[in-house]
Order: sequence, then structure tokens, then C-alpha cells
Amino acid sequence: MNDDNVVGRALRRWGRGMTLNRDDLAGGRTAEGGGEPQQLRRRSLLAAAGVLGVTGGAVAVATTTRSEPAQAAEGVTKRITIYAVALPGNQFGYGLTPDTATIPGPVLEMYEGDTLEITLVNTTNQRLSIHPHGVDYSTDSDGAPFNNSFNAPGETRKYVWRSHEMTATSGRRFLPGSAGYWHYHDHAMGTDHGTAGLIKGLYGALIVRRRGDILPDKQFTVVFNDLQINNKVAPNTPMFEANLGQRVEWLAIGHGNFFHTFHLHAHRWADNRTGYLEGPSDPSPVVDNKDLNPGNSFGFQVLAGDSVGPGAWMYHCHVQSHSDTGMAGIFLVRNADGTMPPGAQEAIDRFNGHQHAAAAKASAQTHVHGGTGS
Ligand SMILES: [Cu+2]
Repeated sequence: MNDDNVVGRALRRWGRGMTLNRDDLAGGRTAEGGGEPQQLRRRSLLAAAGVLGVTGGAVAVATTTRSEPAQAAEGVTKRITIYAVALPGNQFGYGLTPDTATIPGPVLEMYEGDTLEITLVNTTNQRLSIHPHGVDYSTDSDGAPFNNSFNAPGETRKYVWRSHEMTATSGRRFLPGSAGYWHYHDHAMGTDHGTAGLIKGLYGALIVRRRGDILPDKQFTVVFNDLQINNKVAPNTPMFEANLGQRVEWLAIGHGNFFHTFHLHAHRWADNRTGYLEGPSDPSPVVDNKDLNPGNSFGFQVLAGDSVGPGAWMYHCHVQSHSDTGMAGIFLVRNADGTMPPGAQEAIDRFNGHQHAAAAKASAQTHVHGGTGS
């Protein structure tokens, strides 16, 4: 893949939609570790994007570093095109170009107050849609077939997602804004609930940030989908990598027919909107394990290796039969200079050589689930 072409396409798309604005909102990073061969590498794209800061096939413009709080103009409308594409192995993915569809799809980002106008191009022979959680939309952007809101095979259709800031209401109370770690997914393939689209990979993360939120150095999307992670089983699950001290944003999403618990080794976060404590008396519980059930999503930021140092750390479902059958992966925290810490490669080798005894069986069962509807 040619990064310059990706960036060029993104810029042309932006040029049609709006004027580039250095203070504009982050967005459009392709999820790392999506596991598809076409997957964009965010680091190389960042380098290619240069001063304009277009990332990952680029929904938007991200220039803010972690020492520089996010800022955005009020009420920006961002126009993007997303392609729904058939992938090898009877899977499907969303991509910012027809050639870069991944499982999960690209991370979409906006700030509270922004509007995301999505042109969804259905390149497949299946009925499908894109349905968001957490944002505002009318029934014709719902993505649900009963609202007649979907793409027929080969059809292109526009979906509009709006968002809003927190507002004061009576009784000294506040109505929530849109900020949160949300997600999007198909709602039309196979059944009126998109059951086939979901099991086959049509899902991704949606972040609505509040102005002033800290932006991460890296983002990892982890989707517990039936008994798989990002439609993979260990040891083929994504290995997420960061250098010691990098600010890492985890995006966790649940889909399918099972209840899960997401556990990250050696790191902990505040169980609130961001993962950070607001101060020494912030009452948010601090956790390292959290329910991740179908339709749920949460996110948090941690400093890679904070208080524990570099190493190969595991992330996994803590339902034992699920982790035993392959719902596990590696969070590799390298040394601050990017070199491998002692013992990490050996740990990775052991993980890769580990016989996840029932993995093949579980995978086969999952494919039975996924075999319906198309
Ligand atoms: Cu599980």
C-alpha cells in the first residue's frame, strides 16, 4: 500500500467536504491490530501525513499531541466515505477506502457538537447498514431495516450522526452530552438486527470527545465477538504494542451471544468516562477488569507499563472457558526507546506456541453461528 495515496485520497475527500483546520478534531485512525492484511499502520501514516496530521485513511485531522489538550471549533461537519467490503473467509469489513477494510473498522472520532456525515458505499451483494451508539440521529440514519434505513446490495446511502454538549436543565441538573467511548455496527445483514453482519466483522469504535480531553499516542480496539477477539482466536489475536510511558487508549466493545469480562494485566484505570481520576478525592472505582457484554462499550487511557515497567502483558476475557479457548492476546510494552525488554520475545513465543486446546473447536462453533443469513 502506498501511504501517500491514502493520505492524498483523504485530503481530496476533505477538500470536497470542508476546509482543513489545524485545530480541528481528531479522528479516523485505523484500528491497530485489526488483523487484516490490508491494515493501515498508523505510525507510518502519521509520518506520511506530516504537518497536516491526517491519520489512518483519515476521517479528520489530528494534530494535537498529548501535551496539548484537544481543541475544536464549534459544530464542525465532517464528511467521510465508508466502504462496506466482502473480505476473505466469508467476513466483511468497513474501510475508509475499498482496499483498506478491516475488522474492526476504522476508529471514528468527533467532538461534542460535531456532525459526522457518512456516505456508506455498499460494495457487497448483501443488505447492510451502519448504526451508531451514543450519538444523535434521525430515523432515516438509524440503520434499522424497520425504519427503511439500510443500503440495498450495491447501494450508496448517506447517514448523519450528530452530537451535543452537556446542557443544564431544571433542578440544578444536567443532561448528558454525547461524549463517550461508543461504537458502530451493521444492523441489516442477515436479520433485521444485523446478526450476520456483526458476526462477520461489520463493527468498529466511535469516540465522541469532550473539548479538553487528552489525546492518546496509540489506540487499540478490542471487540469480544462471540468467542473471538476481533474475529480472531489466540494465538492469532492482535498483539498491541506501545513503548514504555506512551499514553494508550483502549476501546473495548462487546458483540455476539456471550457475556464477557475484559481484563488487562498489570494496568488499572478509573471506571469513568476517561479512565483518569479527576483529583485525589474522585470517587470513581479503580478497576482492571470490567464486564463487556453484547452492545456494551467502554474506553480508557493508561500509560503503558506505568508502575510495572515494560514486558509482554496479557489482555483476555476472564470467563475461564473463554480465555482457555482463545480469547486472549498480548499487550507488548517495549522499552521507552522501542527495544524489546528482556524475556518479552520468549513470552511471545510461549504464547504463540501455547495450545489453546479447544480453540479450533470454538472457532468452528462460531462459524456455525456466522454461517446464517448469507
Ligand atoms: Cu468471554
